[in-house]
Order: sequence, then structure tokens, then C-alpha cells
Amino acid sequence: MKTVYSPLHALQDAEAEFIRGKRVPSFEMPRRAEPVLARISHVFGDQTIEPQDFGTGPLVRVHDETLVAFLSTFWDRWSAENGPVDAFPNAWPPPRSHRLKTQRIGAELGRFCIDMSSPIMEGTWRAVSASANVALTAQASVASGEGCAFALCRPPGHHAGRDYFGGYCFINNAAVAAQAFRDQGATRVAVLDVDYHHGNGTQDIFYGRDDVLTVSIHADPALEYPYYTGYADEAGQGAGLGFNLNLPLPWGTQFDAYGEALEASLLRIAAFGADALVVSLGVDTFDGDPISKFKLHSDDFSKIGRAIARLRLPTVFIMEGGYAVEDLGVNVVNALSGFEDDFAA
Ligand code: FKS
Ligand code: ZN
Repeated sequence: MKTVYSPLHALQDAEAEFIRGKRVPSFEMPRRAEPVLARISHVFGDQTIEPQDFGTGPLVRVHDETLVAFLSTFWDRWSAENGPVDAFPNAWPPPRSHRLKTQRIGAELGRFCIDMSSPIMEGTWRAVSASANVALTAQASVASGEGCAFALCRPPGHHAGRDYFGGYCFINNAAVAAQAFRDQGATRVAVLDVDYHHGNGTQDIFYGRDDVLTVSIHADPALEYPYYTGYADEAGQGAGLGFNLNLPLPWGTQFDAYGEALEASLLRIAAFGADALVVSLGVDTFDGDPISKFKLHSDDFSKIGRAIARLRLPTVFIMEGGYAVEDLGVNVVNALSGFEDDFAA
């Protein structure tokens, strides 16, 4: 399988995030890409390519132009006022407030940023746009008949909504790729999110649409980030009603129950009649993951890949979460090679 990778990801290098009141080293770090890249070249050989530049056109197909403009210009404004210090919001618009009446930079930051895990620094926009270009290059390769491709995206994307960012995510790489399939003529596109955390951003972007089916298997949001979305009763709205499927699972979930949710997801995607599939591939469902509480083993990721291959759809894998850095390479590549083994067979 071809992999798309850009070294520019390393420009997003957060010093800290905040957990339970404590300032701790960010779990989402440049080092995460290294074992994945190493394992990729070990298993697939030299099939790694650099992204092309698609500009912001494909990004504003799924995000508000105000978010894209904010992200691409924020650092210059912020650092002129505050110096070269990572930007975290310290105020958020309360419900029923006038979100748009101030242009103070800290207030604008709180209006777009939903949490304190996603600081903006000098290289953020270059890393974020490279990550989106990685996704778009993988999508283009699949659209041109490649069958499948892996976008080694960093920063991840599935928590970024139409007009907000957070959860280590700035631009929704999976949504950008799904929309690119639509814009190139696919009638129906499915997004399957197997990251431990609910893909709230992807859900948000496609919630009112029946041309992109969004399915997410994740930890019960009553217990885990992103807390406010990801419940089973969120089914889409308007024309999109019935085109969002959430499958929340309890802490401690092992492959037996996980595999059943996966089968239900695949049945829904098959019934939808998708022309193309985008997989938000997070491997923070691993039992050794430091921030998660599912109990999948490394060989379970091969099973996930094999199961997805049965759909026989042109498929783009987009890297999302996974924080057990030592095992990250094996877990990600198990999913990809499981897919490839059964896809070709
Ligand atoms: C609560 C801390 C919550 C944020 C967790 C973000 C998870 C990110 C991810 C992504 F794929 F986007 F990277 N911290 N205890 O894994 O979903
Ligand atoms: Zn996650």
C-alpha cells in the first residue's frame, strides 16, 4: 500500500496539554509518526510519497472560510501581541452569547477552539495544511485507481468541525478526503471512524447530508472526550437523518464486542451503497494506550483491516490517534496489511 507522508508534521510540537488540572506533556507529539513510518518501510518497502499542494480550496468545501482564515493567519497576529508563546484559549463563549462581536485575539481563539489540548504555535498552519495535503494526495491516488492508500496525517483531524477545532485536530483530514471524492464524481461516500474517541468533527460536517454516511465506533462519550457528542441517538438531521451512526462502547471493551460493532458498521456501509470509503484510523483502542480504556491487542488490528477489506471499496486510510508510541507502528501497519491481504484476495 502506498503511504503519503510529509516531514512538516513535526512543526506541530505542543509542549503541554491540561489533564485534570495538571499541565502535562502532550500525548500527541511528532515522535508518534516515527514508528509508523519505520514499520511502513519495513513491511511495504519503499512506497512512501510526499504530498502535493492542493491549497485551501478543498478545505473550505467542509470548513467555514472563517476557520481556515483564522488558522492560517492567527500566529502572526498572536505572536505580534504576545511573543512566541503557544496559544491556548482562556475564555469561551457561554451559551446564548454574542460570539462574533469582539475581535480581541484571545476571544476569537476561544470562539474557534473547543478545548486546551490544541495549542497554536509558529508552525501549526504549515503542519496542518501539510496534513490535509497528505490526505488529499492519498485520496487522489485512490481516485486514480490505486485501490487503497494510507495518509500518515499529523496533526489528526476527526475532532475538527465545520467551524471549530480541538482535540489535537485543526482541519478534518477525513472530511476533506471524503468531500474530494464527492467533488470528483462519487455519488455516495462513507466515513468509518475506528478511533477510540468519537469523530465529532466529521459528524458535525456531514450531519445534515445523505450523500456522506458517517459511522463512528468509540468509547461512550458519557465517560470519555469529546463528552458532548457521540451518543447512539444522534442519527443525523433533515436530509441527513439516518446517515450518521454512532456505536458507543463501554470501558474495557475487547475484540468480541468491538468486532460486533464493526460488523454492524460494515453492514450499514454496504446497505448505503458507498462508492468510496474513508477510514479514520485511530489505534488508541489498543490495551496499552496511555489515555484510553479499550482492550484491543495488536493482532486485533489485522482483523479490523481484513473486515474492512470485505467491503471491496476504494479506501483511503487517514491516521488519527494512538499514543502507545512503542506499539504504534505494528498496530497501524497490522490494520493496513490486514486490509491489503484480504482486499487483493
Ligand atoms: C481527557 C483528556 C482529553 C483530548 C483527547 C483527544 C483525543 C484525540 C484523538 C485524535 F485522533 F484526534 F488524535 N484529551 N482525559 O485521539 O481522537
Ligand atoms: Zn482518539
